[in-house]
Formats: sequence, C-alpha cells, structure tokens
Amino acid sequence: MCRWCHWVAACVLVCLAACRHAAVEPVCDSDGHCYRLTADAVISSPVAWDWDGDGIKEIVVSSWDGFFYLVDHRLRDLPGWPKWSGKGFFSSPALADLDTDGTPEMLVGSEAGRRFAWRFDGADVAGFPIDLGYPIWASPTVLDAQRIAIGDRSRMRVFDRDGQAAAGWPQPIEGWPDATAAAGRGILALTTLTPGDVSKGWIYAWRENGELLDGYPVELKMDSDSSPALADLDGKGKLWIIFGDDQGWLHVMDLDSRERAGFPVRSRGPKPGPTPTPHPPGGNVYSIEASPAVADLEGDGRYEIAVGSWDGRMYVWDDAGALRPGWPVVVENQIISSAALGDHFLIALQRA
Ligand SMILES: [Ca+2]
Ligand SMILES: [Ca+2]
Ligand SMILES: [Ca+2]
Ligand SMILES: [Ca+2]
Repeated sequence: MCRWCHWVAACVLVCLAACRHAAVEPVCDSDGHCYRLTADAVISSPVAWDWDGDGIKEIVVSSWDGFFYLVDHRLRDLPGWPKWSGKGFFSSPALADLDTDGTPEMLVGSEAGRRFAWRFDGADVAGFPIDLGYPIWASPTVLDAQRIAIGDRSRMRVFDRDGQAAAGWPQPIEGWPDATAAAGRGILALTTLTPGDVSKGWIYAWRENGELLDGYPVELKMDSDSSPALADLDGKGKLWIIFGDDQGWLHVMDLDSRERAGFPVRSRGPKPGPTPTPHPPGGNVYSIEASPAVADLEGDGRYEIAVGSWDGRMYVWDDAGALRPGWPVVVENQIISSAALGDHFLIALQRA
C-alpha cells in the first residue's frame, strides 16, 4: 500500500469510529416529556430497570441505527454506552441476572447474528457474545435458572447462564423464527417462517428438556411471525398455545396439537378504504403477525384473546372463538405490535 494510502485509511478508520456514535442530544419539554432521534428505525421494545439503585429507572432499547442504548430517564447515554453492532438490532432486549448478583444483565440478538449479554458497566458477560450465524429478530426468552431460549435459522437453542448449550439443546427446526419463544410450566413454544417463501410456517412445542411434544411441529399453510402466548384457559392446569399466522388464522392448540373447539378463527381481511400493503411481497392482508394477549377483560372468570391484524382491525375473541360484542375495532393502519392489557387497552400503530 502507498504511503498516503495508509494515511487515508487511518483517517477513514478514525472518522468511522468517531462518526459511529449516535450523539444526538435528547430534547425534553417543560412537562418532562423527552424524545431523542435515532439514525434509523427503533423496532425494539424498551425495557426499564433501576440499575444504579437511585430510585429512577434506566432504559435499554436497541435500534437499526447500529446501537444498543442504555439511557437515563431523560434519554441521556450512561457512561460506556451505547454499544455498537454493524447492522444494528431488530430484537428487543430481555433482562436476566446471569451472574446471580441481584442485578440483571441485558440480553439481545443482533442483525449480524450475535447474541450479546452485557453488564450495567458495559462489560460482556463471560461466554458472550455468541455467534448464531444468521440475523436474530426474536428476543431472548428467559427461563428458570437463568437459562435463555432463542431460535436461529435451523435450531432452537437454550443456553445456560455461561452461554453453554443447556442439556437437551439445541433442537432442529424448520424455518426461522421471527417470533420470540413462549415459555411456561416447563413448555417452550415457537412459531417459524420461511425466509423468501411465505407459503410455509410451523408451530413447535417442546418440554424444557428438549423433548418435542407429540403432534408437533404442525405445518401451517403460511408463515407465522406471531409469538405464541401460553394460557390455562379453563383454569384446570391444561395449557393452550395461542398464536396467529399469515393466512389470518388465530390458533388455539393443546399440547397434543389439537385445536380448541371454536378455533381457528380468521381475521376479516380487506375493508373499505385504504388497505395496508402486505409485507413481505406476496404476503397476506389477513395476516395476524402480532402476538395474542390473553386476559379476563370483563372480570367474568373467562379469558378473552386480544390480537390485531394486518387488515387494520383489533379483535377480541372469547375462549370459544366468538367475537366479543363491539369487536373488532377498525384502526387506521395495520397492527403488528401486541396489545398491552391493563385498566386501558393499549396498542401501537405504524404511521399511515
Ligand atoms: Ca437509576
Ligand atoms: Ca447480574
Ligand atoms: Ca409474515
Ligand atoms: Ca372475560
């Protein structure tokens, strides 16, 4: 390499290192409402925790701009943060106290396929990052004993807290999980899709020791991006796996892969007025890509299932597959995020 070429290369590297930092200052108004511009989309859901013990929570959130942020309540970077990964992050962070010191570490998967685990001081947890070799959109699922479940292109993986494969794992899967695994009562459930081909998806269910349940996987007629919910709908100790698919069906299956009476039920599809553009191309406007939320909304002792669709409607079905009175509600755009159920009914919409 020529002498000046070395100089140019050094300048480029210095510039890359300096320019990389997303040093956009947060803006706060007099009411204390703050926002901060990132250089690319934030798909990730934030998680809050009071790491420094001052009574005010800090916030972790990742972005496609390449950064994983740890900020204070006024959105200011904490020392040693943010973290950088070349292709950024789609995945939402999860918290787990991997070293059992009483303070949770932050877990996230990157677009470049690496599973990170950081301490509050910014140090990597021993054994991390782990290279899964394919983009990670799913969020880590934290199991008992600080084990972490996450799928990659052909395997469902469960790691122990040192980043080593847990006994019985990984297990082979068809497709790739966009969705986050559901875990409860010793069961793990996961939906998968086929990158580049919307015609195939699967639902898997295992015991936490890696044993595949009889009747699983079930091949779906189209992709699924919907992270399953697990619920004991009848209060009799029998778990149901609840998830949507890209054909617009909401499934409720038992642990033998039998659909519950009254299910599956389907979204209504096209409606008058502007129709959201299905994604990916060839996708389906009926798609239920959001994750179902399950709660007894009216306090009558029976669960309802709330989930939105690409058709721009928010649905609430009862535990027998009947729409609840007043539902679905038409909204202005497709719904791909999951409802938060509390005293109020919350969903996030993409800008039209
Ligand atoms: Ca704090
Ligand atoms: Ca810890
Ligand atoms: Ca899809
Ligand atoms: Ca109810």
